[in-house]
Amino acid sequence: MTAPSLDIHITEGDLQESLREDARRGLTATPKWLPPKYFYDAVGSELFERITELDEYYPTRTERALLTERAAEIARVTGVEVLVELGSGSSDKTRVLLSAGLEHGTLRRYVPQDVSPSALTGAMEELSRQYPNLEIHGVVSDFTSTGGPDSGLFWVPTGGRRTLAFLGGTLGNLVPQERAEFLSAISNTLDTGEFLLLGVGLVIDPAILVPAYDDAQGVTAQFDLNVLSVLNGQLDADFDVDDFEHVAVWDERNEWIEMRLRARRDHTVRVADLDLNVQFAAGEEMRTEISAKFRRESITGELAAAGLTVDEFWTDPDERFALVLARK
Ligand code: AVJ
Repeated sequence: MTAPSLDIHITEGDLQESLREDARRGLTATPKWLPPKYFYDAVGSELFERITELDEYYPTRTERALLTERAAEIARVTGVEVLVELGSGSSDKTRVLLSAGLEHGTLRRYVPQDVSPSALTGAMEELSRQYPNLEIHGVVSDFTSTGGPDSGLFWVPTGGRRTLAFLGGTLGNLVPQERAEFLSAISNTLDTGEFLLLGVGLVIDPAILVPAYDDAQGVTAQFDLNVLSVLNGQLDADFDVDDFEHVAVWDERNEWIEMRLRARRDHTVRVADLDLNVQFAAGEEMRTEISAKFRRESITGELAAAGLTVDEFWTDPDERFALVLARK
């Protein structure tokens, strides 16, 4: 057994620097916004894990069922030797793929990547125990960054027959322009005959969709509000989480869920590290996340535009979520 190794391409300092830039841009914009990647500090990553267990939050369990159903087929079709996973988080659902790849006899290496070192190191420790014969190489990086040598994917290792997994519907957190660039970067990273395994949420009845992002227990609200605590800690801001409430709206035109934080009263927040005072009007809403949902034709078209061909499109019986296997 080889000990798992970890490459750190983004340090706490880098993340803080990008947070400074993003916070300055987003908090001075009209309407205000914050990018979703800052949700995932240790507390936020824990809260996200709790979200995945909520009755209302169907994506995780639906995707897990699809993976379980299709894992052997995925291993067979892709002949995966190296599984690279973007935004791997706890790598919980991935185990199904790892087991199938090992069972199939081809898989030898797993490369999980995440922006959260705490989530990644926790996952790697468990995985190395569960899969002593699998080579595990973790990467802490920001896949949305454009600062690297070529793209946010510069760290993807070469060699071996690779399958790149991007699960959970995280693609939906990117706005269409970012999404197109990102899919192109993925396509450029893959060699002919290699695969992208993509998990995406589908457009469904808002009566089911909205509660998934606004659960009765208020876990998603805590997750949303936690980004304010991140700003307080990282940028010496004085957000009072009690001055905001969590809102989830279905944007029908864009076909995405928007999470927002709505100010409960007129007030000013001081962001000391940016030497910035930010005024909030009562009722004002700040966007903290978009989570786009897709249709079969729309995602197939976006993948085609990036140079990727859809081989398989698997959905659950209620057609809430899709697992897409696309080939370069
Ligand atoms: C893990 C980013 C895909 O958009 O559904 C869950 C994050 N936000 N509840 C999603 C999330 C609110 C999740 N992703």
